[in-house]
Amino acid sequence: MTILLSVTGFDPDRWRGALQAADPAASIVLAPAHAADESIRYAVVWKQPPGLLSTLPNLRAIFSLGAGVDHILKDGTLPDVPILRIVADDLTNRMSEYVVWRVLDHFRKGAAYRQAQARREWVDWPQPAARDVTVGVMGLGELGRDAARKLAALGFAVTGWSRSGRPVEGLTVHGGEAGLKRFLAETDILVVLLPLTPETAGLIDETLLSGLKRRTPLGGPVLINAGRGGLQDEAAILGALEAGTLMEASLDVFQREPLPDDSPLWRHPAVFVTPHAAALSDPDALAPTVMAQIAAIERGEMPSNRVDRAAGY
Ligand code: NDP
Ligand code: OXD
Repeated sequence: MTILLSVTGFDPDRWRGALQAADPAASIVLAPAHAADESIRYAVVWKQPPGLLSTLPNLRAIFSLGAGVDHILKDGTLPDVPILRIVADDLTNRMSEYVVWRVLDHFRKGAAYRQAQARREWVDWPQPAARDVTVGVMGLGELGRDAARKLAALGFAVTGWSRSGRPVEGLTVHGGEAGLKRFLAETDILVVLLPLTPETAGLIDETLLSGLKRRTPLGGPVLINAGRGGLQDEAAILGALEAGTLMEASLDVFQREPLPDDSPLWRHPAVFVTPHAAALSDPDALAPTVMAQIAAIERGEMPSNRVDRAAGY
């Protein structure tokens, strides 16, 4: 049994080494040299070339090396086999660190204090209590739920929004289109941890941003997007910052990545840019999970983190 590894933007040798260390007996080969090989039963991928997976006649399952699977599903020629994604404490903790970092920085006026320091200016700003600030988390999956829990532990008022509106202990949850307006109207800091699907593409647009709470304890609403760039209309974000509908933003993901040199987001004083690095997939931490799941499928079991292809996540 052979495992095909196909990664773009990740270091293939590092991943092969980590997968091999997790199961020294496994046969792991690198695409594209080994495409169309009849012995390949599993494909472990990050942004595989379109068409590659349909050349594997005996493929049993596809593994994403991240939590998101939009990079796999955009290949229109995918074979009809289960797709599995990463659900792991290591990745979840990294994302929650990013979310807590960005929420606290906006909440405690990080940008204003950095600018004041550059001017050597001794000045302070009003300091609202966390309990008076509502953080609205869009997407209450593995990542959104953990971030929400950690923000609540810091004392913020936290609410959430998901497709189903499924209850989450300790959280006010709004569901679907019907719950969106109310969710936004209550939100001071919007954290986006949604997957990119046909339903969520372009969701963060002018209408959505103008639905956020206007009179907030921070002086204006804040957007933090670590989901996917395809969720956001960047022109609308810039327009909202200009119009004052939005006060500040932290963006980790972009419509085009790497973010083009000439994007005004790079230089905007109210925008904090990170290069899709909110939660990096660490080979040493995640390879054992992938290999354990392959072993489970070989035993005839199906791991729980299977993607619903129709829903797109
Ligand atoms: P999950 O699949 O566990 O959760 C997805 C959540 O989004 C669920 O709560 C789901 O609702 C909700 N959702 C999906 N579609 C809609 C919709 N149309 N309307 C409202 N809610 C919707 O995903 P994870 O939490 O594991 O990951 C979320 C995303 O984070 C990934 O898909 C990826 O894009 C991104 N990510 C980014 C990283 C980075 O470094 N920037 C790193 C890792 C992930 P319901 O509960 O009803 O199913
Ligand atoms: C992921 C990512 O989906 O890193 O895990 O974006």
